[in-house]
Amino acid sequence: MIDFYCWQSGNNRKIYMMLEETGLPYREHVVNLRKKEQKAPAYLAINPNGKVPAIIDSDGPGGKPFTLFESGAILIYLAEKTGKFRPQDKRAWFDIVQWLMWQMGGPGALFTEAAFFHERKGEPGNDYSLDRYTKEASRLLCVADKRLGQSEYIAGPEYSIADMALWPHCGSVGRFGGSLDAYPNIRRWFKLVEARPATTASGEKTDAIRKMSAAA
Ligand SMILES: N[C@@H](CCC(=O)N[C@@H](CS)C(=O)NCC(=O)O)C(=O)O
Repeated sequence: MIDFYCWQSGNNRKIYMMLEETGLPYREHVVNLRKKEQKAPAYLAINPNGKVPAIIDSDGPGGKPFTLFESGAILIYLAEKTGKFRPQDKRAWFDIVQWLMWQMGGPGALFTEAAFFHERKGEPGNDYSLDRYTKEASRLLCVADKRLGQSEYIAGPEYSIADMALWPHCGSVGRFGGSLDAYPNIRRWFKLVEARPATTASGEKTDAIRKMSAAA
């Protein structure tokens, strides 16, 4: 059983996508970010970085419980555990790892910063950072669009954990005032991933958390 410490955001959606794709049994534990539950000592014992997602696999390596945080690490772990989305060919695997790392250090981190400064548009001292992060976000979208013009999926011909990592962030470019209008290859790929049943199921999960947290 995978205990999944989760919230409604993109970094958590990636894990939902992988859990739904693999069919692994999992149990959700919503960590309410609005109530700062991610900073509670009990949760910091699971993720010392005080963020979601995190997992505890009751049947980890050696048959013992295993705790893991950072969405990219969790995706790699679940691929290793199940053998799904984990090609044995080293070139294919490291193409995936490479694009996953690009996503984690690029769109995964910087789109959030761009959104942060976009929300503070007009505030004194904000312009430099807003310009810097918006330009970098656009540059990253250009990289993804070029790649997806040459390749069916972001890391190669097959759907992979790198796509799962990237997809939620491409769906939230509006948060920093961006749009996918100028990126036809991302739009093609976005629809392809969106059509997967596991993507739909993962959206239902994050929507349920959204509704629950809005009602609380
Ligand atoms: N690099 C981390 C980022 C995780 C992250 O930023 N999580 C956000 C939600 S998407 C969070 O927990 N924010 C709460 C906070 O920063 O206090 C990962 O990919 O797992």
